[in-house]
Amino acid sequence: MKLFIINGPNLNMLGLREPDIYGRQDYAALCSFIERTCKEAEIEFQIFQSNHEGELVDIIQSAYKNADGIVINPAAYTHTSVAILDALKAVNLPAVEVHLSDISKREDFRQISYAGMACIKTVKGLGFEGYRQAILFLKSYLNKEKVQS
Ligand code: CA2
Repeated sequence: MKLFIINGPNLNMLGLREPDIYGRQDYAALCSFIERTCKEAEIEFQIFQSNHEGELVDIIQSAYKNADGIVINPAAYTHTSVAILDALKAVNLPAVEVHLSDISKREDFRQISYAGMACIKTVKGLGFEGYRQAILFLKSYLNKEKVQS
């Protein structure tokens, strides 16, 4: 089982500002957390981060035939990008949306998630732990799918 973990714009700046919203740990700490989670769960993984919408679309497309599922935090593109929504629909892989913060309790412009429309689950407001829940959810979802097919 292989998962692509995809992070959007500015997540590489974690820890530098807005610690009350996103925490004090930096992006390297997030990557270590994801790595530890996947290794413990015996899941193959690749982590990506890009600040560019088209590059995120390319990464999602490259998941086709190369991954079994996607964990994605599209960051600000969550609320604007039909291109990312279409890419997720195009590859038709089970995807889980993650947000460090609880976007439902924030500004009006964060209330819409385009990417979420192509995801089987959203985890929000749990910080790094949200990635662990998303990874473990996909693991059990994919294992169930395997039994049924
Ligand atoms: O809560 C999340 O994970 C978000 O996806 C994070 C995005 C935000 O635009 C979404 O609405 C919710 C922001 C990514 C990181 O932004 C930073 C801002 C200041 C300092 C460091 C990172």
